[in-house]
Amino acid sequence: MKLEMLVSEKLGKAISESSNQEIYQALMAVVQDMAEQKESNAGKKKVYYVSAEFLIGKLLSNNMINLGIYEDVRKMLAANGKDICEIEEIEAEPSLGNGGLGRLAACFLDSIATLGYNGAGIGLNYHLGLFQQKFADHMQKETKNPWMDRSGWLKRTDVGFPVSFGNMTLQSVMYEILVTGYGNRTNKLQLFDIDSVDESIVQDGISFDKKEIAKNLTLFLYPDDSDEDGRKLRIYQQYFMVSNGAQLILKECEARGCNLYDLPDYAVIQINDTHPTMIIPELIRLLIARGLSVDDAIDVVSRTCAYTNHTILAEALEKWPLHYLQEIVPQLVPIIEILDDKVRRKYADESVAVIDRNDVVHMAHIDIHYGFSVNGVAALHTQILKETELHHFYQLYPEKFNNKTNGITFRRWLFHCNPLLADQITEWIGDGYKKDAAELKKLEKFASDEQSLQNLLQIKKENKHQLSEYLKRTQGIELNEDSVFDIQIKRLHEYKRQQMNALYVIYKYLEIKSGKLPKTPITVIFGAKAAPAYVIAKDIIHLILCLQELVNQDPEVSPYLNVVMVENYNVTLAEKLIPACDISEQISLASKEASGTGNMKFMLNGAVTLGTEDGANVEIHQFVGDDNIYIFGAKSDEVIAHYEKSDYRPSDYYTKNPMIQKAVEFITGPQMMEIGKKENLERLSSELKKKDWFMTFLDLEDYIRTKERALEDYTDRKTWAKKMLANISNAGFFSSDRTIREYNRDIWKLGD
Ligand code: 4GP
Repeated sequence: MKLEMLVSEKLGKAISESSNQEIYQALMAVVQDMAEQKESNAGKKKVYYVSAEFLIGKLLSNNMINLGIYEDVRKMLAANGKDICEIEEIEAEPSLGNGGLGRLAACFLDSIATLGYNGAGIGLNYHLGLFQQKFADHMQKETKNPWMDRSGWLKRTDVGFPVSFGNMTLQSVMYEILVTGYGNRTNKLQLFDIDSVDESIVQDGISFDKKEIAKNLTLFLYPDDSDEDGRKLRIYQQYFMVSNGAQLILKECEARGCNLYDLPDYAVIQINDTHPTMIIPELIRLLIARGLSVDDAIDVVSRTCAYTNHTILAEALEKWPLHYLQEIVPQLVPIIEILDDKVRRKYADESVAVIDRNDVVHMAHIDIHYGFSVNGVAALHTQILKETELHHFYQLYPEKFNNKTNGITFRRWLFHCNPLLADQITEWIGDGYKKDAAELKKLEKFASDEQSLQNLLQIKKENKHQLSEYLKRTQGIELNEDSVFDIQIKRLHEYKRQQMNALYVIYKYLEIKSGKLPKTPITVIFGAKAAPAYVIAKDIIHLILCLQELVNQDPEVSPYLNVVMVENYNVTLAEKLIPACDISEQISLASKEASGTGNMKFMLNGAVTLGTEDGANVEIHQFVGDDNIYIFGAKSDEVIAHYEKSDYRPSDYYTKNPMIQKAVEFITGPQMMEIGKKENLERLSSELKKKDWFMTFLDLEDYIRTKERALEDYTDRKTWAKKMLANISNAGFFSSDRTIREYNRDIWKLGD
């Protein structure tokens, strides 16, 4: 009743007489009020999670869940003839992130608030976000994604700072999004912006003049960096983010009584990958300007900053030519030179230098020398950092290295996205698991209960139906609800090997054509955006879209096999796809996927993983045991050895294995050429045959064999349901609450 009054008051009329849009606005206002009441500054020390991305997803329902009002609101709306799902659909998803790193940051903010820690996220307010993906002529096309007008959660503050570049000074303005924890305090995501950004300079998809910094600075996340202006824009963005962050942190800490020398008692800064690395020299600069000696400033900052590495891919370990920094942030260059000099005096090893012989600045090296903690994001990843990628650094600073296996917030990835399963779990084991995910273990005892297993299968069936209805309505896609849903959703990258899955589709297509029909039909579902300048990734999307047409239009094949590529894959779609999934595709080349977090979301929702021994798959495997996961492919040491010896030749596999040959030749065969574009298909085929940098052919045979085994096992429904249950009951470890407790215990040490 009280809720209804609050909502009606905001509406100024009865709920039953209001439009969904009006109700969305009113609910948002009520939620904001309630969240604000839980705002807290308590805690002397505060963690600042600085990140280029926060892939937060829609906020209304999750905030209502965390405030404990979701069920009441749902019922209240229903009593007034309104459907909460329709109201959820009004909200635009904030476009502030790209992939796993950004989604992890969002899960972490939720857990930090849920555990009652004093913390904030610091980032940028991208007006047009990451691009919106459209498909036309079997190709990805990028358009802008103006999300802000249709969201409404951003609040402008009167906080702002001057940020100086080599050629100008810009005045920032800070926006905030409240982050309310599950039954706990409210923290903030603080996003910086400038008023002079001009969305109208964007033309023709997502192109714009990259030199007009005052107009383009916070337009896009990850603007195309294939040319020099694009790379410089990224430096402008990064410095703008960290200079604002550093000024805010010092201001807040001083207000809480910090005398700057004791900054590490008031703040810990988690540097999320190398995008925020310049916060180190920037803080040093600001402290020197406030009177600290150079050595004191370096010492204070080194005890305040901690670095998380999210990938071993060289392309993501940023290196900036010193002359770019000289042009854009000249004030940082003398500091970076001092940092380099100190390292060189101590260590003769050129490979650990901050500025290398070619005058290139290695951002990760700054983090490792001048941060007090370096963590990887899954056990295998941290081991690879220590033994291979960052081995020289590990020898210098063994005490800095630690592992923090990633996690996911169960509020979004179970309670909200899969209410049927969450309610069933509560019925079985009570709701203790909602606060302590380890309690999911109690589910194991239901493995011998036929009825419980039936219920699990029934929930999956219902979720498939809901997904099918949603995709039909929003994208015009028809799904065969009686098929196995085999899903690969993640950024498009050759190391994640969507191309291997596509080759499986070709294999299966040819099998069906030759009369070998699967016992249960299969739907292979993809969702992925490719970076706009990543040519081969876009060719892989082209291949998948062509296969979608070929397979689905072939009356001999489509009753048994379908291919679906959802358009504009994002958090909202992930929330619909994951609960409906049977087989979770986690097929990266071993050693390359730092952790993965999609794998955890699928597991929690009762999908069975088909994957390599990579990232957190290794830990999932350990938890569920051999019977409840399908592992295939080369192990990471074998892969690393191939790279070290440069002895992997795709032709060795291609020429000797007729199955691989047939599948690869199909890419440029007449059927595909009729649907697709010669240039793209030929380029992709030749890339695979000549380079195959991520060793698709090495694992393809084992992948197909293992996938076939999983599909065969699927037909024994009871045994499959047991596998589902084993996955759900072992998912507790992958709660981001566990991860954040570990960050706090080992790195942040925030106290109570
Ligand atoms: C991602 C990694 O690729 C993924 O394995 C990991 O789970 C995630 O970070 C969170 O740690 N990296 C990125 C990136 O998204 O941009 O480097």
